[in-house]
Order: sequence, then C-alpha cells, then structure tokens
Amino acid sequence: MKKRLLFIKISAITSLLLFLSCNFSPVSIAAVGPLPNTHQLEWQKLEYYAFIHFNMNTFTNKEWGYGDEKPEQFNPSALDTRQWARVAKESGMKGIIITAKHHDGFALWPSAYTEHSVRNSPWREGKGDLIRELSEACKEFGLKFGVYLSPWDRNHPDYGTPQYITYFRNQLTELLTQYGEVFEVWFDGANGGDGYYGGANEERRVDKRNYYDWPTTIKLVRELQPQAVIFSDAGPDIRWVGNEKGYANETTWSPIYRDSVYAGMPDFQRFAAGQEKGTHWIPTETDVSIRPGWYYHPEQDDQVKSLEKLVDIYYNSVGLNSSLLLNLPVDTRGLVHENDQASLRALAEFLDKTFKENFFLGQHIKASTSEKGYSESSIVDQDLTTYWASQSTDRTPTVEFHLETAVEANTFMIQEYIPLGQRIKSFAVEILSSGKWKMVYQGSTIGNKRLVRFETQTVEAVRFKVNESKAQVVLSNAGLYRAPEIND
Ligand code: FUL
Repeated sequence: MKKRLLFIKISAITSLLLFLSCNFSPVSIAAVGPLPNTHQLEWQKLEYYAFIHFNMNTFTNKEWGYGDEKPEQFNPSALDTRQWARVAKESGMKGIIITAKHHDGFALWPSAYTEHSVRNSPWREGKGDLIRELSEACKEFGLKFGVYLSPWDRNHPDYGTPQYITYFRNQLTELLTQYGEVFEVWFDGANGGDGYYGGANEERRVDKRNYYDWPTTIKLVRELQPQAVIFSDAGPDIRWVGNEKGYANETTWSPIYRDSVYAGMPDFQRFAAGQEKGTHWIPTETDVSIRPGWYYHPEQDDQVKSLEKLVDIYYNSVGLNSSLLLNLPVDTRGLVHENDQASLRALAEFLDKTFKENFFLGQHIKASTSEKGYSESSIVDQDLTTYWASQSTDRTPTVEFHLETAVEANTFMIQEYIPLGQRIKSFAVEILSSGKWKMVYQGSTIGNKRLVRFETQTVEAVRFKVNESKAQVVLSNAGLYRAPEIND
C-alpha cells in the first residue's frame, strides 16, 4: 500500500514537472536583422571613453598643423600618461583613444618609417615612446586603448601617391603590433588639401573613395587586431554621429544602408539618423571636445564645458543609442588641465549619484503580454544578458512598473536587447503621480539605451508604452532614478 502511494506521489511530481517545463520553456525569439557582431556588442557596453588630442599642435597652438613643424617643437615639460589614465578612470571612462598621428604627420611613437617623430624631439632626449607609455598606463588602470591615425599627412613627401598608402599601412602595422590590444581604430574623414609635403608646399587633393584602397586597410586591421572596431563616417563597424557638438539624433537607428565605406564620405549626413530598413548594423559614436578646440589652447582655459553642458551631452549621446567619445585636450605640460579635471569630476559625481539607486529593483512589473517563458522580472535584474519579450503578435505592448512606496524621480532608462536587433519605432512614458496618469515623454527609437528626463516629481508608477515597433518587443533593462539638481 505504502509503495503504491509513493508511486502515485512520484508520478504526480513527474507530471507536474513535465507540465511546467512544457509551459515555461522559452520559445526562441526571431531576430530582426541586421544584427551587431560580438565586437560591436562589447564596444557598445563601454558607452563613455576619452579621446585625447595631444601632438605637435599642442605646442604650436594650432588645430591643424601645416606639416612643416620641426620635431624640436614637441617638448612637454611634465608629461605623465598615468595622470591621463587616472583622470579617465576616476571620471568613469572606459578607455582612451590617442591621436598617434594627426594631419601634420608628427608621430608620437618612434616610427621606423619617418624622421618626423618623437625620436627627433627633445622629449625624453629622443628616447620616448608616448604610445608605449599610454598603452601601459591604460593597462595599469584597467582602461581600453585605442588609436587615431590620420589618413591625411601634410608632412609626408609622398602624400597623394601609392607609396604613401604603403607608408600609412606600415605605420598602422606598427601601432597594431607593438602596443598590445587595441579596442578601436579611428580614421578621420578630413583628408586632402594644401600642405608642406616634404617641401613641395602645394595643394594635393585625393579621390577619397579610391585613393586609400580602404578594403585592404580594413583587412589589415582585422588580421592584426580582430577584436578592434573600426570607426569612420559609415563604419565599417562604428559610424560618425554627423556633428562635433556632442548630440546624437533623436531618432537613431543602428542599422544603415550603405553601398561603400571610406573616411571622408561627402554624404555622411544621411547616416546621422540611420535607417529603419538599414542593411548594416553600424552604431553611432558621438565625438565632442570638453573645450571649444580639439587641441589645447591656453586662451580656452576658462571655456571648459560646464557640468550642465556635459550632462546634456551625456543624455543626448549615451542616452540616444550612441556612445560618448569625450575629448580632453592635454596641455603643454603633458597633463590634463585642472579645469578639465574639475568638470570631469563633477560629471562623474553627477552620474554616480543619479544611477546609484534604481527604484524599479524588487518592484512589481506587469506587461500587457509576455512571450511564453519570458518574465518581466528580467527587465529589472540589471543583467544585460537576460530579457523579456512581448507575445510574437504584440508589437505595441505596455509595461507598467508599480512602486510599493512612491519616490521622487526625474529620469527613466530603457534598453532594447540589441543582440536580437533594434525594433522600437516610437514610444511614450507615462507617470502615475498623486493618483493621476500623465504623459511625460514621447520618443522614437531606443536601441542600446534611451535616457528620458522629466521634471522631478513623486512617482507611484511608470507606464512604458510602445506605439510602433518592427516586430515583437524585446527589452533587456529599465530603470527609474533621481538625478541631483545642477547648481553651476
Ligand atoms: C576632425 C579633425 O579634422 C579634427 O582636427 C579632429 O581631429 C576631429 C576629431 O576630427 O575631422
């Protein structure tokens, strides 16, 4: 009798388990292409990193050197790349991209292919290698390291001929083989024009599309640093946001349609917003300087961007499906200036205070529909690898976040699960405050991340409504925060 009972119990448990597994095993969600590759996904997680413009122009007080400068002019008095890395790290940045060679052609490393480098400068008695020092400092501080190598070279006598392309690739090879892992390679679109060119002092225009034979150079980067993402106007991996002001488009699709890729494409504006039906996944990067100039100019010491401006830039880049590449013009000492440090610190404190507490954690969340096996709780587990999906037929779901105790808040964050593609075309955010729902924001695309600011108010619940989507909606994360007031 006992045996029989045990058998009944076991078979009941087995059928229950079978029932549960049949009902809750997640169905797989169909991807909506184009999709990011693993290197783009890794890059997308960085969100905020530094550009450093430091080179010959720092000492000639220029933005674009003509190419006739003398290596002796490069002479920082107290250069300390560890200070750069420490400042970047303490500012919450995840990496540094350095202008290894700008348009004037001066190389910050002792390149074997030119005399126009730090080797012939008084700095460290010609024995210095700034790229080595910086790459080591980045390693020490746990930062990614990236290089900017200007395709245009106003110093080189061969610029405009096929020989220069060999020189350019030789230099690129040095940078990509001698300094460890590189996370991003940055190719500037400005190229061709007048210059010194070994004493020719003339104008040299190039056919930007064909002269550089970009496919071969891209292949070289892939061979030497397969994990590195390559930036230029339309990619191949990361695209330009289309301005140098720090503002991404309100509508930003990571997919774009493109039929060619080269630095200096004349029609880059068509890439700014991306295209809903784009064929290639090429997310934007927002590059902007913390001062008016990319390079250091003492007369701009009091024009460092304020906290308010930097916060605005952050919300309009990281918060608009882009990344923020914030430039620090290192000064003639070879240090990040005190004023720049102060603004960076203020931004870091602001971001820490804002995002330290997500009011959604542990709260009740309810979606209008859920695909079988996908729980709303994945939206607030702070884990980018888990996600929730609406039912396959539901392209306009709503998700409500109810707070047990009302809070004062002013910032909403939402992320799509981009490994399955970018889907949302338009959305609205509503707030329940004093028992009344009101709409606080209407927007278009989301992608990797959307940050929405609204007036500080008591929030009892938030309703996130998708008004239009390319397919069922897949969300990875959401947050509700209280940003501090800005008093500067
Ligand atoms: C531009 C360059 O011409 C500027 O000097 C700067 O390097 C900026 C990031 O890109 O195209």
